[in-house]
Amino acid sequence: MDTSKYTTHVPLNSIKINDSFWAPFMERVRTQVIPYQWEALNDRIPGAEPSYAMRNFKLSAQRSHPELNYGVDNAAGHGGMVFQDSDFAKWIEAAAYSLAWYPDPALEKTLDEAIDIVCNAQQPDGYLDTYYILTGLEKRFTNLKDNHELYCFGHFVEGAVAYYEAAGKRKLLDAMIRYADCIDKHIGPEEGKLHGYPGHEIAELALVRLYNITGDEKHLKLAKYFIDQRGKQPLYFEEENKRNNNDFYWKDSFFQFQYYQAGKPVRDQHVAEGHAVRAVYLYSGMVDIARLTGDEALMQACDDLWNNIVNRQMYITGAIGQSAYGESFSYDYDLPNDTVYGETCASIGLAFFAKRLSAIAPKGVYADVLEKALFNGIISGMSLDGKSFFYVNPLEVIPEASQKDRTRRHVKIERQKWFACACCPPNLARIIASLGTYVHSVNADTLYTHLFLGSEARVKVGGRDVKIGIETKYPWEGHVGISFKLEDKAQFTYGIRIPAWCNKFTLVLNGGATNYTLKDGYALIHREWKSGDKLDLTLDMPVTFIEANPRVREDIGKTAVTRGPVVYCLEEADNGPGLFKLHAGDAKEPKVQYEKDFLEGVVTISFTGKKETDWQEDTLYRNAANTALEDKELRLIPYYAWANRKIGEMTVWVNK
Ligand code: FUB
Ligand code: ZN
Repeated sequence: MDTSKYTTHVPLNSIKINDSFWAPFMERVRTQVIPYQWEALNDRIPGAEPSYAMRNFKLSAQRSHPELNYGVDNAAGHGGMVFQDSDFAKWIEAAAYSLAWYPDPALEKTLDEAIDIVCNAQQPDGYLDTYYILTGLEKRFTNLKDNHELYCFGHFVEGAVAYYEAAGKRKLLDAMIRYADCIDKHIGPEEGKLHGYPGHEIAELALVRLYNITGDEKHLKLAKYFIDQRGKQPLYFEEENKRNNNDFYWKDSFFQFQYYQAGKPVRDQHVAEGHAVRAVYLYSGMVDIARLTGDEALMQACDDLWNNIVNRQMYITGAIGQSAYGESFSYDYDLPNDTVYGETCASIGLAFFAKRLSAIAPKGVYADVLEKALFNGIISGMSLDGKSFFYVNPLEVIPEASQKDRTRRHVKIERQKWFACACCPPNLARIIASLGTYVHSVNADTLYTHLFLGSEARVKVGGRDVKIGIETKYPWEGHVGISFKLEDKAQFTYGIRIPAWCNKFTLVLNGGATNYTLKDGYALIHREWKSGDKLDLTLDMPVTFIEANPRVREDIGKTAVTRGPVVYCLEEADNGPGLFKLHAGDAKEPKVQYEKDFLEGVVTISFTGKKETDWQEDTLYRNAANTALEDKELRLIPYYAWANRKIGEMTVWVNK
C-alpha cells in the first residue's frame, strides 16, 4: 500500500462549522436532540418507552458502593436491552462533539456528573457493563456472540475519547483504559484466555481510536486480534454456544455465523453479508487495521466489500441493509423500495467506512457516497424539529400497507419519539455533531477538501500553518468559495473534490484561470499558495433523472430525481394519493425553487408529468390498448424532509 498518500482528517477542535445547511442541524442536535436524549436516558419522556440507561448505572453504582444513594430502589433489576449502556455512551460522544463546537458549561457539568455515576458503577477489576453487573458477574464474557459487552465497551471508548478530545478530561478515558485492561486479561490469543471477539462489532475501530491517544500497543493488538480471530476455525461462537449452552438464533437460517460476519476469516469476505450495522462497523475497523499494519490482504477485502456495497447493494439514498430479516444485507441488485430496512445506523456506519477508506487513498467516490448518505439516508432518520426519529428509512411508503401488511410493519409512516431499541437517535446525534471531522484531510504535501461545508479550519500542510475557509450555500447552490490564509507563502497541493454527479464545473483562482489536474475525483492544484488566495468552484447542478441498473428489478422503468447530492421524493401532501400512478413524462424545464419558509428552507422541484387516467370500469384488468395518461403537475421535495407534514404516501422512484 502506498502509505505516502495516507491522510489525516482535520480534528474537531481545528474546525468551526458555520454552514448554512448543516449548522442548523448541529444547532438542533445541540439544543433539542442532546437535551431530549438526556431526558430519555433518565426515563423522563412522558409517553415514551423508558430507557433505564441511567437507572442501570445508578443501581450498579449503589450496589457496588452501599454508601451511595441515587434514589433507585435497590431491588430493581436491569432495565432495557442488554446493550442499553451503549445509548448513554453514544449520547456522551455526541455531547462531547457538540461541546467542541459550542462550549456549554451546563452541559459539561451534566456530563461530569453522569461520568461520576458511571465510574462509580465500574468494578474493581475495571469491568463495566451494567447488564452483567446487575444480572450476575459470574456470567460475564459467556455470550460474546449476542450479549453486546464488547459493543457497549466500544461505544464507551468512543465516548471517552471524544470527551477527552473535546474537554481534555480524562476520568472516563482512564476508566475505559482500565476496562480495556480487564478485557485484555480475559480475551486474547494467549492460553487460558477466551479466543473470542465481538458479536456486534465496533470495539475494533474504537480501540484504534484509543490507541491513537494512548499509543499503547496493547490497544492496537487487541483491535487487531478481534479482526484476525474473527471467523477462524474452530468458530469461537460455535464453541461458545456449546460451552455455555447458548442459544443460536440463526441455526436454521442461511445466515449461520455470517449474520455476525463471523462464519469465515475476514480476509476471505468479499461480499457484504449479514447484519448491516455490524458489517459496516467491522469493515471500518478492518480499514483502520489495514492502514496501521499495511496488511494488503485485509485492504483487498475492504476494497471488495466497499465495491460490493456501493455498486450492488446500496440504495440511491445511501441506505443499506435491504432486508428486515436480520436487519441485513440480502443479495446483489436486490433493492426493494417498500420493504427496505435501511437502518439509520447502517448509513452512519457506511459514512465511517467511507471516511476511513478516504484516509488511506483519497478517492472522490468515498466522499461521494459519504455525502449521499449524509444528505439523504442519514438525516431522513430525524424530523426537522429534531424531536422524532426513523429507524427504518424506506424509499416508498403506502400507509395502509404499513398498517395492514405484516411484511411492511417495520416501515413506519411517521417518526417516533423514542424506541425500546434506541440505537439510531444517539448515532444521528454523534455523526451530525462531528461533521467537522469529515471536511478536510491532509498528508505531507496535500490538503484535501472532501465536503463543502461553510467553515474555518486550521491545518498543517508541508509543515506550514494554513487557514482554509469555505463559503457556500451548498447543496442548494453549486458555488463553493475557498479562501486561504498563511503566514508565509507555501508550496503544496490543494485537492478539491469534484463530485461524480457533476458533469460541468469551473474552477477559478483569484478571478482567473488555473491549472489543475483531475485525479481520482479531485481537482489538484499544485502551486505556491499565499494569504488571500481565493478559489471559486462552481458545480453545475441541473435537475437529473437517474435510472438504476436494469438488474435492479424494483426500479425498472422508473426514474429518481436528484439535484446535486440531494435525492428528491414525491409526497402525497403535494401530489395527492396514488403516487404509483404518476409518471415523470418529458419533465421539460423543471422549475427549481428555493423555498425559505418551507420545510426549514429547501429547494423544491416541479414540472409537468403524467398520471394514469382513472378507469371508468370497476374491474381489475382490461385491454392494455386503452391505457391513457393525463398531464399532472408534480412537486418534489428533498427525500430527507419527507414525513414532516401529514401522514401520507411517499416515493423516491417514479414511473418514467
Ligand atoms: O444490536 C445493537 C443495535 O440494535 C444494532 O446495531 C441495531 O441494528 C439494532 O439491532
Ligand atoms: Zn440503529
